[in-house]
Amino acid sequence: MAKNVVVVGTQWGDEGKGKIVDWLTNHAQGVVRFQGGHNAGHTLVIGEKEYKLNLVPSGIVREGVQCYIGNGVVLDIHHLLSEIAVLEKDGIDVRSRLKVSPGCPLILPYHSALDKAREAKKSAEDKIGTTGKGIGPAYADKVARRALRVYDLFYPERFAEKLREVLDYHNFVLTQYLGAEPVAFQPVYDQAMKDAEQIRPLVVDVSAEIYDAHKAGQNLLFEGAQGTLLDIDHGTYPFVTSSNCVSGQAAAGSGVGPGMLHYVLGITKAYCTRVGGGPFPSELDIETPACPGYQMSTVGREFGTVTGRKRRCGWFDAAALRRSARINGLTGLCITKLDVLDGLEELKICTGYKLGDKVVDLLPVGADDVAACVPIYESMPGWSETTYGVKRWEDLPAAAQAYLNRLEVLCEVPIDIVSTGPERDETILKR
Ligand code: 2SA
Ligand code: MG
Repeated sequence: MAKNVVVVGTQWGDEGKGKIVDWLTNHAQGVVRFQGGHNAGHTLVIGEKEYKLNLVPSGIVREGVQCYIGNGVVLDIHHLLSEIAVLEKDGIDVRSRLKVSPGCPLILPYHSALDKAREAKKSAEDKIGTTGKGIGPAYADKVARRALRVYDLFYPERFAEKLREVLDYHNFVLTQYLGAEPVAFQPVYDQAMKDAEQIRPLVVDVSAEIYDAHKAGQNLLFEGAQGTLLDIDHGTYPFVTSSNCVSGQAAAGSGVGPGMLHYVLGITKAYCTRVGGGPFPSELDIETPACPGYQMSTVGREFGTVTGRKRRCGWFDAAALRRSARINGLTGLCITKLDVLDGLEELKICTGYKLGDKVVDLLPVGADDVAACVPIYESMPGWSETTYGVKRWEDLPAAAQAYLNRLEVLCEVPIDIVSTGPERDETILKR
């Protein structure tokens, strides 16, 4: 019986999903992206080589693995083509293994223009800190039923007509409301038509293909992007991305039934990071060398893969994780970047918050309430040994084992995997 696994980020993204998806792909024949767009940055280290992927599923670096971009992804085909070109330069065969759903809404140049102009108009405290890739405006078009989709690319006349209409509308917003430059029709149309011809051979009914693959006994991996706390519905709204990042989206965003999803793995960093605006209760100072946040930032090399921005860092937040575990229906946890904490004398875990005169043990729903949370910490001793590259649970320092055992209890989910370095074999399978 085929076993399909959903991999999701349980925090604010950048938990190290790419490495784990690649590692799990040893046992899978297909990898499916089901939400987000080229705002995602998945880094894979294989031997000497580092791959940075935005849209192409992480399964691509394993020979013979099929990769699918499901309907839930907002697709900048121009970016996808340049990503394919880079991979092909590295000798990776992409075109025969990548399939794209005709249902993907397109990201076109006016989406990033709108994204950037909206952010520029916001006050410092209201800025979401988007990646500027046009993700929000593209999803807004989808929900408003005016999006151009991959499917539309192959009907040039209708494409032109719809594009004119949608550009009229967006150019009005850009110029009259946002004080930005309008986007011209012709270059957008010409580029889209040029890219369409290149993408055409990859476009197939992804929903039907993965159903057949499953029926044929193949194991599928559903690769999430961003993280649960950035989910459009369940995250710290409005400081979120514009897609559902939770495990349930694996079904809707690829066109399979939830009964086809058998195991949900929550990728979880041993501490917390967040890039962009929005509340972060356990946030630490990352600028002062003596502070633990500085170690997380520097040793963890916490910079955005897409934008190069410095990521904010903080202690592990078990109260946030508990909410994440429930929403995703997590089967197991994979803890990543444990080695970043090596050498810290004391580790803190946020177990709940003081919110006004109440004590709560679950991340509250509204961003204002999250911002008002005062974390309650539990302290644990750190370890001086290195955990980098450790491959067996027994070889972890006792204090590291105790820290992980405590996380497991607080999060109410078993830890199945611990990642101790970026390479494939720097991984502990616990169960
Ligand atoms: P957007 O561009 O509309 O999705 O931005 C909205 C919020 O979502 C956050 N976001 C991310 N957070 C972590 N990692 C992401 N990918 C890149 C990475 C980010 C980068 O892997 O490092 O390079 O800066 C990602 N994508 C979106 C974003 O910061 C906003 O808070
Ligand atoms: Mg990332």
